[in-house]
Parts: sequence; structure tokens; C-alpha cells
Amino acid sequence: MNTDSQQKKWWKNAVFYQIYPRSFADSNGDGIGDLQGIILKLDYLQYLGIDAIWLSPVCKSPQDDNGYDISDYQDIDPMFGTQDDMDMLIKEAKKRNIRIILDLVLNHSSDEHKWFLEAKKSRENPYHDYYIWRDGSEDTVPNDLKAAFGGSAWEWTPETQQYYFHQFSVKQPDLNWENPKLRREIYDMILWWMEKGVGGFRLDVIDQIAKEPDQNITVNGPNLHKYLKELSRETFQKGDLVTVGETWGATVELAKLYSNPDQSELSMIFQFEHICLDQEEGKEKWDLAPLPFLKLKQVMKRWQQELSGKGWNSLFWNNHDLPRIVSRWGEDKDYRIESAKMLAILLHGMQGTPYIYQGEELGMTNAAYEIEDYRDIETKNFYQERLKKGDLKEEIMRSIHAKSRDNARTPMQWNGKKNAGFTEGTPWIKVNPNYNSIHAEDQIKDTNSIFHCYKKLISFRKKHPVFTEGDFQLLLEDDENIFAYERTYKHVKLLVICNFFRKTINNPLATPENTTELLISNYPANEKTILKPYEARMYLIQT
Ligand code: TEU
Ligand code: CA
Repeated sequence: MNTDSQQKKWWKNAVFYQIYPRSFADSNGDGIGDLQGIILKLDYLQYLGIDAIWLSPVCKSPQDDNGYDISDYQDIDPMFGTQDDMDMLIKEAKKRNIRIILDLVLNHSSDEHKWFLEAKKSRENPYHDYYIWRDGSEDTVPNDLKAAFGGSAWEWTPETQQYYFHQFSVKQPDLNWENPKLRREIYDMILWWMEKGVGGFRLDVIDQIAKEPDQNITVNGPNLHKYLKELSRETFQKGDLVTVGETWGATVELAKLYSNPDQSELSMIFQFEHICLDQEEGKEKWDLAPLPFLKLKQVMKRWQQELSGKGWNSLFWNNHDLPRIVSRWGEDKDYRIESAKMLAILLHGMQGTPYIYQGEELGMTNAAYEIEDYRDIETKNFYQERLKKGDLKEEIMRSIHAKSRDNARTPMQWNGKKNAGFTEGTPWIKVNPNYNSIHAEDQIKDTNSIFHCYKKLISFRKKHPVFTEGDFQLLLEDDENIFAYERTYKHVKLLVICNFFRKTINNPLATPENTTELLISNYPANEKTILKPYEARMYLIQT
């Protein structure tokens, strides 16, 4: 594919919106969001202006990890609706020029998937090789690889007298990509979804599929890119799809392979280097550390500059695994509105495909619950593990309040009525008590709201090619407070100036008088030489 047609890829100036279905909108009062609930909110999303919805998994699942443990890839979980509801969602979204991007979990299945139920029956079973087994005895695990949600990555199976490998929970056995029969089944399943008219796929932990557990390799295994090329050739390349790989282990160099403009693997990646900076080095996300601001600037700059023209990145602060950005790197009390807008303006001026996670467009915040009110398997296991280790309960809860995945999973705040308008019944997880003052209904009416800030940012990306095409220069690299950059494309310059912190500071950056348009800012009036707390400005300059 030549560079020209590559430039015209629809997803390059698109904005994606992630829905976590169980927390978005409940249509039938059982307390769990569902597909019909999403359909009811499509007008809201169209008004916001997004182009595609990344839908977290809705396939059949025992819900050990909220749907990331799939027991049937070609069926919808009754909790979310039916296959007809899914067809309707695809159709209704299409009417509004919105594509549905499904979340494909291909690294592992549920232990209740029929493949695994068969596989564990005996070593001779035709499905046995769909998973990863090692001999051993009940009291000696093959090696000390750990699972992401705690404990060993190996689980003993009495039936086969073997261990199976799982990188996540025991109910998420890893699939064996070395087996061509397994790969073929996966491709057929994907082709089936493509025929249903989905717009693309998000590929869950795709950089972990080529594991070599005997060599302690879990991520970026030696066969990874071979598998990805085959996957893409057999499926995605047969349609006009967008694909985004979740890659925790990506470097810029690897990203160039994944998202090579020749499209031999994926369209873009979702990498986490920037979002992992506020933790103690070499430790877990729970081990909190202040954000190293200068490093954040360098990381963003490197991805912006080095991937430009050679690959494609996602732009995000949030997803269903991450705490709310306004509570994390903004300020969610006195300057909630200002700091939420600053973070939006900062990110949405960059190159890449922006992802908005449900509620981010409202400045939804973290929630601080008692341990009983958490639902996430990772959070619950972490609590028990650290308690056993002897850590103080207060310390553990501090980490949970800051980093639990449930911060992102509290129900979407639609209005100020009961349960924030999310459900008529009892929500599966508590609504954030601040829903009275933070909700969509208010913000749609108020053109100064965070919602309208996002809406404007989305519209700029459609209107000004500099957002998609411009090169990137970081300004004031060593400034301890200001994150500023400019992007240039032909005769247009985009200038973004953000005060990342709470104190008022001097603004050393001048803008030319006549040719400058202030596209957006988060204060009603801007004083030239001063930046107020969390002040952000985005200028368009004709040069
Ligand atoms: O996440 C991948 C992953 O590595 C996470 O477990 C991550 O370490 C953790 O969420 C950080 O808090 C994907 C999905 O996004 C996540 O929801 C799933 O639980 C996981 O894969 C397993 O499918
Ligand atoms: Ca429901």
C-alpha cells in the first residue's frame, strides 16, 4: 500500500470512545449495563462526535474478569443481551456513522470454554493442544512464573496430572498459539464477526500470545510478529478494518513493527509507557510514586517524534484498567473542571487516534470505597495478598483508592436522579456519590462544560489537518510546570500551552498577534503573561 492511500485511512483523524458495557447504561433494571442500554445512548455519542466505539467484551463469559474470560466467542452473554441486540447495535451505530470495534481476547479463554472443558479431559483429547500444559507433580510447579492477578501462573489439573499455564486468573487458561488448528479456529471466528459488519477489533494483551513459559518469556515472544502477520493476512486484510493492539511491552521500535504503514500487522497500538510513570521503578502499579513531570514530557515527545510516519499510536489517559485521570494527574476538588480540560487539551493536540473512556468527557473521578464495595478480581486479590504479607490496611487502601481498576468501572453518571440514571435497579457496583454534581445532563446544557470541551476538540481534529499530520516540537523542555508543544503542517502551526500544576506561573511563550486564533482554553479570559492553575490554551497560527 503506498503512502497516499495510507494517509487516507479513516481512523487517522477519527476519535474513539470506549464503552465498558456493564457500567454504561442498564436498559432492563437488573443493575448491569447492556447492549440495549448502549443503543439508547447512541444519540449522545453522535452528538459528542465520536467515530467508533471500542466495546469491552460482551461475549459469553462466567465474568470472572468481567468478560475478559470468554467461554463462547460467537455468542453474546445473556447479561448483555442477544445476538440480535448486537446486530441492532451495529446497524444503529452505522446510521450515525459510528463503527463498532470489538474486544478480542485471544491470549486466553475462559476455563469454561468448550475447548478447555475438552482439553482437560485427557492428554489425548483433540483439544488438549489448544492450551499450554506441563508435566510435574502436584507439589512442584514447573517454574515460578506469576499470574497477573496473583499466585502462580501454573494450575494443577488432576484429570491430566498436568499443570496448565495462565497469565491472568486461574479461570483464564492461556491459549497455545503454536497450534495451527487453534489459530485457524480463531481466524474463522474473526471472519464470522467481520461478516456481521463490525468496524474492527481491539486485541487484548496481544503481545503476550507468543509466550515461551519454559524460558520465562511471557511478552514479545520470538514468534509474535510471525503470528500477527498471519492473523492479519488471514482476517483483517480481507476487509476495511481498524485494529488496535494492547501492548504493555511495546517500545517505539516494536511499535513500528506492529503498526507498520504497510498494514502487515495492525493499524495502531495502545501502549502504556506514559501512564506507568507514577509508580516505584521496577515495582507494581500499587507502589505509588509522584509523577516525574519532566520524564512524562520526554516520553510523550519520543513517541510523537519517533513514530511519526513510521507507525501509529493511540492517545489516551484512561481505560477500564486505569484510575480516572482527573483524580490522578489533575485535581478533582477545587480545580476539577480546569484540570480535566487541561488534560484533554494537552492530549488531543497530539498525533495519533484519541480514545475517550466513558465518563472521561464529564470529568468523572476516582471513587474511594470500603474494601467490601470493590468488585475487581485484581483489586480483591491484591488486598488479600498484601494483607498476608503484613502490610497495613490503611496503606493497602491508599493504593486501592489511587489505582484500583474499579475507579474506572463505577456506573456512568447520566443525570442527578437515582443511581445517576444508570439503572432502575441495584447497580452491580456502587455509583460514585458525587453523581449529583457530575453528570451528563448538566454538562450537555452548559457550553462551558468538560463535555463541550471534548466535543470541540473532536471537531478540531476533523477540521484542521495539522492535528493528524503536523510534526511535533516540545517547547520549554526543562520547565518544571509547563507542558507546551507545537505542531506544524504546511502553513499552519498548532500551539498548545498547559500549566500542569496548581500554582499560578509566568508564561514565557509569546504568540504572534494578527495571525493567531485561540481555538480553545479553560478560562474565560487569558492574561498574556500569566498561566493560572491548570490553565491550558490551544492556538492555531497561520505562518
Ligand atoms: O489487560 C492487560 C493487563 O496486563 C492488565 O491485567 C493490567 O496489568 C492491569 O489491568 C493493570 O491494572 C487486559 C484487559 O484490559 C484487562 O481488563 C484484563 O483483565 C486482562 O487483559 C486480561 O484479559
Ligand atoms: Ca441490564
